[in-house]
Amino acid sequence: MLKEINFDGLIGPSHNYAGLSFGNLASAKNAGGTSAPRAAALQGLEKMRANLRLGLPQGLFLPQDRPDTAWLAQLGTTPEAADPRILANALSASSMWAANAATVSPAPDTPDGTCHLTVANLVTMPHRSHEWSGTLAQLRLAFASPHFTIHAPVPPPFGDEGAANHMRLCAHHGAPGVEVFVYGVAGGPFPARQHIEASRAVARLHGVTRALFVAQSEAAIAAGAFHNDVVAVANERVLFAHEQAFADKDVFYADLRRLLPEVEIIEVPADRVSLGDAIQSYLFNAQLVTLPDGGMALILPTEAQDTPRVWTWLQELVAGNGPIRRLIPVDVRQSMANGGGPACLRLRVVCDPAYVDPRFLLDEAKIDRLCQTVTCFWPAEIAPDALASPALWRDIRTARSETLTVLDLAELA
Ligand code: SUG
Repeated sequence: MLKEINFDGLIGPSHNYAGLSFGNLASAKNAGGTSAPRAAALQGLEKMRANLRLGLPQGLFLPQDRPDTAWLAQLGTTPEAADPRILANALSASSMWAANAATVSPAPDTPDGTCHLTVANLVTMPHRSHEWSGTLAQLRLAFASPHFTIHAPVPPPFGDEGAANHMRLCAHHGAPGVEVFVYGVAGGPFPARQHIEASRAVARLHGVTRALFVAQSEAAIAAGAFHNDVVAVANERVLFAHEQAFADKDVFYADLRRLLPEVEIIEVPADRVSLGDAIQSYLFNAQLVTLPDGGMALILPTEAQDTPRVWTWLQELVAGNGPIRRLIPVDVRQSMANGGGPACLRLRVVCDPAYVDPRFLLDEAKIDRLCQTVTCFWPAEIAPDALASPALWRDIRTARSETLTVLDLAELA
């Protein structure tokens, strides 16, 4: 039986605020602040627990080995010798944002009947450009069954940021879908991180025939929508998007209605919620999920509740007779301060859970064990000047290796 499984990135012990992500307003605003990796990881784990309790299957990806000495060696340096900016890039915990791990085309959309995953190259941002090899190693283990096909990254210079720029619409998860590949052309002062050449390559590699290629609006990128999932989210037959998310929404919506007549488009008008409010509150960076009773819920950051115009609009939405029936705020403030909301923290894979390596699937007992590990081994705080400390690097490595032991995943060491 095909199900949607959310694989969340466990927030790593090196989580910090180095301000590495140009065009991501939260990352810039909080640059130089002191992070709280332990609280961050516990917030993420409590989100996973809450989703399990809603009756949703839940998976996990692990933090990567940091500092990334192999990447530093490719640059001819070491953690001890690297200049502080390069060292911060080598220490980033950015693989927590699993929506950027890969693009996923579930089996009903592909000609060979396997679920295809292409690991994202993330070449636009230096701190993310070295994630893909660690991610690929995990995908190869988690999805080792012949029901999956795993692809290496699209080659540079074509930027690919994975599922954050990909939406799948379908009658229900197990039915054939229309896959929407969203790319950027221009973004005012900010880079467009998803390139159309990469999107087209992924669609070809996966054999997706019912694919649409849709440009992000320049206004959205310029306002801080460095990924499409900051201004739009889809689930089954519902597309929930800001009025200014796309460059040419009329053509996009018409194409979508032609390919999937039952689609329901819920658009948030700019005169009710500005792009600025949408990006600051991360209203669209919600997990739009189908609950076991068939209704849909939005799992939102608490910041959406704290933004009055956004919360008012959302309450009107659920009071109406539409498909979205519930609003569920979750506290992921530590990740939010780096521009990562509930939807950034997860990669959706539609497949039969029996085909997934069970070490990557969670139940509450495993979440309890992970909470204990985090509480014992994750640093309570990282101040900016601590990034250069060999003692911190040791603590970060110990925390990760304890986690590998708890999950019986020593082969990822
Ligand atoms: O790539 N932030 C991430 C946030 C990713 C959010 N993902 C999605 N929208 N799906 C990024 O910009 C900040 C790291 C720093 O500044 O230290 C960062 O990488």
